[in-house]
Amino acid sequence: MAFKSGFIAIIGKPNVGKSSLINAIIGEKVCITSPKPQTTRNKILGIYNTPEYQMVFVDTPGVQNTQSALGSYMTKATASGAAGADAIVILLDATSVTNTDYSIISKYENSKVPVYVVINKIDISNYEKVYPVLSKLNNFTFVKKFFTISALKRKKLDVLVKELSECLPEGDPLYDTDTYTDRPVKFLATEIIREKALLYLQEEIPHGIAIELQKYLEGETQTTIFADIICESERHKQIIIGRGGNMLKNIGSSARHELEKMLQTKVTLKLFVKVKPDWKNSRYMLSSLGYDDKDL
Ligand SMILES: Nc1nc2c(ncn2[C@@H]2O[C@H](COP(=O)(O)OP(=O)(O)OP(=O)(O)O)[C@@H](O)[C@H]2O)c(=O)[nH]1
Ligand SMILES: [Mg+2]
Repeated sequence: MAFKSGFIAIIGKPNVGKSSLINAIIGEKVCITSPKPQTTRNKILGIYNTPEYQMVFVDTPGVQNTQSALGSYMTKATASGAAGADAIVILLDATSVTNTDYSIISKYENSKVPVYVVINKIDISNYEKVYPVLSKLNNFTFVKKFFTISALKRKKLDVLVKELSECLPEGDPLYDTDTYTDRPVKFLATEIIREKALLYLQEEIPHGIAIELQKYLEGETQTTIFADIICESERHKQIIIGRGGNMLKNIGSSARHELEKMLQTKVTLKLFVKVKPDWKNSRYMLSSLGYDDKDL
């Protein structure tokens, strides 16, 4: 049989588990995840390689309405992620299906490629709760199939992947078959730092930060990383540093542990906090932080 390859876009509200699903299928941490909405900011590819096909998942920022340049960048990244895909997966959270989900699904009514609706987090829901949702979803007759899964517990992922593999066209691999993402390791490093910051910080602060790599020195057994945590105000800076530097220490040490696992070297990580009040509205800043120029 001929080799197949193609793109599958994963779309949905913030926090439904899009990035978790991609990581679960690939078995590597391609995309950072967190309990806070709007974790993913970029279109990121997760590459699933098998002897028969290469399935390239496009992780996208959660569909949302925001005003800043960063917000509109995220919206464009989602739209361009869906364009050109060979199948669209719209992911829902079984515990909170709302009208926003239905309106996202409606947008794909005229899609030229198959559209699937996948209900995630079934591990913390139950059939009684999901049943009314399924009966409402039946009205969307253009949806090719519905699935219920748990990304976290890796439940029923194989049936979903099998169905998606049938959407792939024949063709050579699109990316190296020994890689699992299109992103360089330096990008993954800044994302891991951001994930840990998201984990520890509360309220509005997580949405106002970005990580800027200053120095990245690779050695055989040791990697040295200097990075800035950029935030929007002095008040945020104080919170990120924390009493006696505690918050920054926690973020740094949990990021360092994970970086050591990923890089398989010892890691020295030095984090600095910088205030740049309007970074989210500055195209120059967004571009220098590594947000794709194509979507800016
Ligand atoms: N119980 C349960 N939790 C899940 C499941 N899948 C994801 N989660 C959790 O849901 C939260 C959000 O997951 P993400 O993968 O970051 O969600 P996302 O859709 O990528 O979010 P954005 O990037 O913000 O749009 C995390 O805390 C995950 O651990 C699941 O199957 N079951
Ligand atoms: Mg995400």
